[in-house]
Amino acid sequence: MKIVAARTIVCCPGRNFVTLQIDTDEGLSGIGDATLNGRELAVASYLNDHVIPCLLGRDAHRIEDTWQYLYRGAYWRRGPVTMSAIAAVDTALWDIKAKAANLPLYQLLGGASRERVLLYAHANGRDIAHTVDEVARLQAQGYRAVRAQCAVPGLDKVYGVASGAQPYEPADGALPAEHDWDSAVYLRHIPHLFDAIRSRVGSELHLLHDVHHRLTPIEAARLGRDLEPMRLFWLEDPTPAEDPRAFEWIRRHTTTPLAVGEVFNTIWDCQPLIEQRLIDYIRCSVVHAGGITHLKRIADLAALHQVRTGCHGATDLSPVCMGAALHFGLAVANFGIQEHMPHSADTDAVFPHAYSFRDGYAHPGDAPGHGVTVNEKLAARYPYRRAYLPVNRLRGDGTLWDW
Ligand code: CS2
Ligand code: MG
Repeated sequence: MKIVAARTIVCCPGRNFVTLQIDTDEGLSGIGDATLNGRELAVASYLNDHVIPCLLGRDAHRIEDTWQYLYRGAYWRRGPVTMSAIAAVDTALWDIKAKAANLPLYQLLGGASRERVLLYAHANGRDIAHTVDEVARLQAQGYRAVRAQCAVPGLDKVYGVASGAQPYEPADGALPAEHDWDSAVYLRHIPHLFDAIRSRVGSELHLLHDVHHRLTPIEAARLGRDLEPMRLFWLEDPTPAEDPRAFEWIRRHTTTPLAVGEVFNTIWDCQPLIEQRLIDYIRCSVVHAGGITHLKRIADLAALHQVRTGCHGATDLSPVCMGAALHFGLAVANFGIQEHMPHSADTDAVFPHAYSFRDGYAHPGDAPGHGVTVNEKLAARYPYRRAYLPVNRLRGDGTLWDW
């Protein structure tokens, strides 16, 4: 089965998405997500200008060989742009192979290891009382796990917390918005939040929190320790992960489980944290970590060290990525949990899908392939709009701070 055409589809049904479609001479087509939040057009160009010409005429069945060909052939390895582009090709080829076999993708990944995929939902609020209500509301909807983020008194805007009634959108400025930050104030506030949540929802609900890389290792260690009585499912991205040794400091002081990896794009980024058991959950996604082929390799390394998966699933990962992630999550032995932030109705209309959500769990559906398609006509009604993630400055003197 030969690849005869490939093209990118860039659209913005509320937020930007890049999708790669690959067509074959047997009439089968597949799609893959190539969205890199705030840098979308770089990946589209990487695909259009550098990858698509190499795909034409290749055997669509040779997924592993194509992965290695694109990875090795570039000479310039790794990085989010390269790996998102390779991921899109890989996902589209798995979609095609599963369609050719007339099977849902999870069957090709070894079949279902579980009945359904555990999700965590997002609660965020303007203060502690509001956030506690939001967590209780999601618990009442059936979610078994909820991530809680809260505005911090004295800080104008906190990442991950919506300003109005709409769900939060990470990339919210045509230029990067500038938020202020104060670790001391944050560190005092968050334990009160989780204390209040536990008192309201009891001990069964899994609770998660995302620090978005904003603390130093010793500050993160302090937070992990202060949160121990509230028994978190995980504390995410407590400190930037370029230096894996930073996590030794956190581990030395706390038993709060740690999750890292949404900004990682290869197994080599994950290797030290996993091999030294410095984390408990690996957050790499299908789209940013080289597709199903490479994510499976990361999960297998993680399994050797009792680290489980917890794939990134914010709204900037398209429904195509969500579909692929749910097949992966249903099949992989060391699955942990899958993030779920609902896409807008406009986005869901552009990307019709076979997956479904119920009682805090998801199922990828049994349509052949990964079960997600793109309505190109509708997509064309939503042209690309430039949007960036924010930066942080320290409250007081305005020094640029981590993420
Ligand atoms: C967050 C995201 O979902 C998460 O855990 O960290 O909001 C993330 O920052 C964005 O997806 C970045 O594009
Ligand atoms: Mg995160």
